[in-house]
Amino acid sequence: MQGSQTNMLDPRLNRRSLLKWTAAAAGGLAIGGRGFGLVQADPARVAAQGGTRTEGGRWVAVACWHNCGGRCLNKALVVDGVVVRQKTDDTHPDTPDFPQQRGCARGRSQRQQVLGADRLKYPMKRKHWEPGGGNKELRGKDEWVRISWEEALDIVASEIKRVKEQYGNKSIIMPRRGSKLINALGGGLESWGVTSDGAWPAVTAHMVGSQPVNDRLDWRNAKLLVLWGANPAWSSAGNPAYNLLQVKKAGAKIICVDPMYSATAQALADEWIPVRPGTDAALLIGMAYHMITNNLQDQAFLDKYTVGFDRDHMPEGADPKENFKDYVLGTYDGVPKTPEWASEICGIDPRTIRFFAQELATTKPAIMSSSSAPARTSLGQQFCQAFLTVGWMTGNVGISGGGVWQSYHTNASYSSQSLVRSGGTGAGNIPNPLFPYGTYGFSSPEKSDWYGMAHEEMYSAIINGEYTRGVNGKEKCDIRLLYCIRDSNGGNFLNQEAGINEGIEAMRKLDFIVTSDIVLSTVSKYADVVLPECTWWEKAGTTLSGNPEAIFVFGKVIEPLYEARDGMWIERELAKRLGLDPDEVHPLSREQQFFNQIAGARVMKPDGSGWEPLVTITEQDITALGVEGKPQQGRVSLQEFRERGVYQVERKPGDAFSGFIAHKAFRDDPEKNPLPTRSGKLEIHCQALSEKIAAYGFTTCPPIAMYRPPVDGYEATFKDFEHKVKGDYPLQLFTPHYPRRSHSVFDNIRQLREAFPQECWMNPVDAEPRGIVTGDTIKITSKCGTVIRPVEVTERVVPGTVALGEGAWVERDDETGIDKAGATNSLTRSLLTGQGEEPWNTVNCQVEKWTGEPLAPDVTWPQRIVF
Ligand SMILES: Nc1nc2c(c(=O)[nH]1)N[C@H]1C(S)=C(S)[C@@H](COP(=O)(O)OP(=O)(O)OC[C@H]3O[C@@H](n4cnc5c(=O)[nH]c(N)nc54)[C@H](O)[C@@H]3O)O[C@H]1N2
Ligand SMILES: Nc1nc2c(c(=O)[nH]1)N[C@H]1C(S)=C(S)[C@@H](COP(=O)(O)OP(=O)(O)OC[C@H]3O[C@@H](n4cnc5c(=O)[nH]c(N)nc54)[C@H](O)[C@@H]3O)O[C@H]1N2
Ligand SMILES: [Mo]
Repeated sequence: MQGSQTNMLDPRLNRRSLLKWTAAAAGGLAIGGRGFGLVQADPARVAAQGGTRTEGGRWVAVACWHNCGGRCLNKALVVDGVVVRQKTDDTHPDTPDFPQQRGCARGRSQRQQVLGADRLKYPMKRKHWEPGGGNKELRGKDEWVRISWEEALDIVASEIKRVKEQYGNKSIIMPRRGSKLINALGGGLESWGVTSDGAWPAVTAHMVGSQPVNDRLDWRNAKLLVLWGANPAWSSAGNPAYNLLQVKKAGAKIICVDPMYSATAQALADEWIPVRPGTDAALLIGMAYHMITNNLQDQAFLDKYTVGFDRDHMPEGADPKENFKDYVLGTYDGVPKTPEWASEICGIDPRTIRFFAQELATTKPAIMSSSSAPARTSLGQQFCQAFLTVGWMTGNVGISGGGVWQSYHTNASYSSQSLVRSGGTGAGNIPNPLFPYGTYGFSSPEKSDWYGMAHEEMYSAIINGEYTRGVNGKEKCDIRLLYCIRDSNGGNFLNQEAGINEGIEAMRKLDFIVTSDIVLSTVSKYADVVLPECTWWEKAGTTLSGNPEAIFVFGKVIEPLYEARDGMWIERELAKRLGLDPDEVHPLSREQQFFNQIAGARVMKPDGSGWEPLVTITEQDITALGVEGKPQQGRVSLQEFRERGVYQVERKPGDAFSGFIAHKAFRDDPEKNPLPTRSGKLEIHCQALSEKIAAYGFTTCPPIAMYRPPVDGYEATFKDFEHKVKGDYPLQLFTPHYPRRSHSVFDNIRQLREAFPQECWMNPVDAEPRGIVTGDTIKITSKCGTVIRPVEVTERVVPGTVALGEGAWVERDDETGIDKAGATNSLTRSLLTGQGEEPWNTVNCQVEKWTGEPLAPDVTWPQRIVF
């Protein structure tokens, strides 16, 4: 089969234009043609496929485009059109100041993904599919039938047309983000909410305005670094953990606050504070008590730069009794929030709480840096509020070596100031006429023309025909069609959303489901029609930004595999069938978009005074590429940029960027440089936040940091908290981002399955009474589902908690309802909280020893190969 693929079906991506690119930019690399070296399940075959062939090959930069936050350099050795090997950054010697951008185990497995035997090869439909939702209960278990592109596109277009005409545009849902095609057709429903940042966005916006971060090299001036719920060694690919090692080497003490003794804590921490998930606000408030009663807070800082700390510094119009200090001391509610009070909730010994508070208040300068994991909890705002408040009490704002911020994903441990960035594609946007407001971070629940449901409410909206529309109350809906055709990231809607069991019920209720994908991921498995998409190895090329100090550029390495097509081509073809002009939906070719990204790339001038073009482009380049553009002078030639695959700003201590200090202008002159908050100051008491959260209509949020028991948190593991009698779900589950995968992506890769076995971690204190030892198969049950998994019994997790990495490809037995893959969303449930953030880390469960057949390692399971 390999090699029979031609590009005749896609005239815009023909061999001539490909050669133009490569001739102009990569020096005439011979690629495409025959034999893609498909990686079969059999490792011997992999080796036979050229594992040893290197002569005459050429290394080319290839994409790793997934949402792990890492932006790393990946290169493929192409020999005679076959990708035989991968390597990572060796473009310059590695130093801590100017590190190589090395890929991880996932990135280096990209060849196994792109060329995997389980790549989707042809358009296909469910065998018993009938128009209008026929045999929909068979979704997920029906057989697949190969169909032609013609038939597939006709089916999809006619279902879209039918649903639009019969039920209107609001019965089409595009989860998480819209589609240009559907928007051009009059729009559809979207879901919104905060998936990654937890409760942070509204808190940041109203309490401080924004959260800039000091330059990476300045972190080394800290004497103390507190990593609060942050595990960059697993969840920030690339250099973040290495950068933090430099902070340690420069002499900082490092404290990790985490329910898990994470790989980061193992490598860096001097102290581990083993907090229970979802109880951080209590811990922080207990620390505040120690600081206040020992007069350790930086009172001068609080008086000058903040509002709401004590009754004498309240924002205008606020009740003076609502100040933070009196809440902590229990002046009005009669409950002093002592370390003993906190300890009962968070599980940390009161002496440790005092010691930690003392250390934090007296070691200067100090950095407090958090990811969003503790904010991905029910009532997560309270963590964010308490974190900022206690941080500000130490006065570590606007100074070298000091800071209080959220920093994770692409820019963990980096400055928030980027030094090089890619240009836009210029492809433009088509706004959704039904949903004109932003869908990420926050939305505008106060507006009367605001539609669409929180991600967490999507399944119930499909099933029950109703969702919450902020201050507008309940909104009826009749959702019929799920549209998941997306470029480069389909979004694995079903696998990655809370409550998979409810999700499957919702999927089996819809009239029609279409996805585009590269593998049979969970959402595709439950669809009616699945369209095979090209990966970035098969498309004209792209740049990737995110890492503040480097951008990456990748071209096409192989022709589209089998019948895989570019997502843009799919939407153009559908547009024609729906009576739209494809050029209006997708006006720019991939080549032009790629060119625009490169031509628009900007790099910071060495003195930090502004941006300059990154890439030199000549008239000849433009002619050779057949794109529209103007010549320009930059720092590197197009050829050099493409050959290296990366442009990285060379850093050294003392350079113009290392002086970037977050909130320095505000610190220097708060009158002249007020913050964009209501008071212009840091708002410890923040009425605007309280109002914003109320507008969503899910939960309330007091204007100051207070601890209230979260839904499905620690307190909920008891049926009688006061007498400490445990309930039916006595353990807390949390779901870290796991090194096997980027969410669900790469879960199918066998070598990664072998290296990271998707094991569940539990403490001996909980395992022993249950007769559980390492290697056993255990059964984890929550209110919403059951999974079975191998267990690792370890003191690396807090007693009473269970850790399981998020993202495994659910494998549910329809008879028993048991998922043997350990997809954490088989256990989570939809919970509406705050601004629609998703509370992945507050879940209650029970664990038992599994008495059935022990689970075979998932590396031995059959791959999802359809054809
Ligand atoms: N390998 C890999 N890396 C990834 C991803 C991936 O899927 N795989 N996904 C990327 C994406 S999109 C995102 S959003 C980021 C997320 O990255 P992070 O925000 O770092 O999230 P997590 O890895 O879930 O959790 C970080 C740490 O917080 C701890 N933690 C969990 N709950 C709590 C709590 O209640 N309190 C405290 N104090 N700590 C807690 C966890 O044990 C873990 O050690 O990761 C990115 N990086
Ligand atoms: N329990 C729990 N759940 C979580 C989290 C958690 O911590 N705990 N974390 C949440 C977070 S932070 C995030 S960001 C979300 C992520 O949620 P999603 O974005 O839904 O997850 P991914 O697995 O990244 O989805 C990518 C999908 O795109 C497909 N794909 C990959 N490459 C291509 C391509 O080139 N073309 C096309 N068409 N498709 C492609 C993959 O097969 C996959 O189905 O998950 C959330 N879910
Ligand atoms: Mo995320």
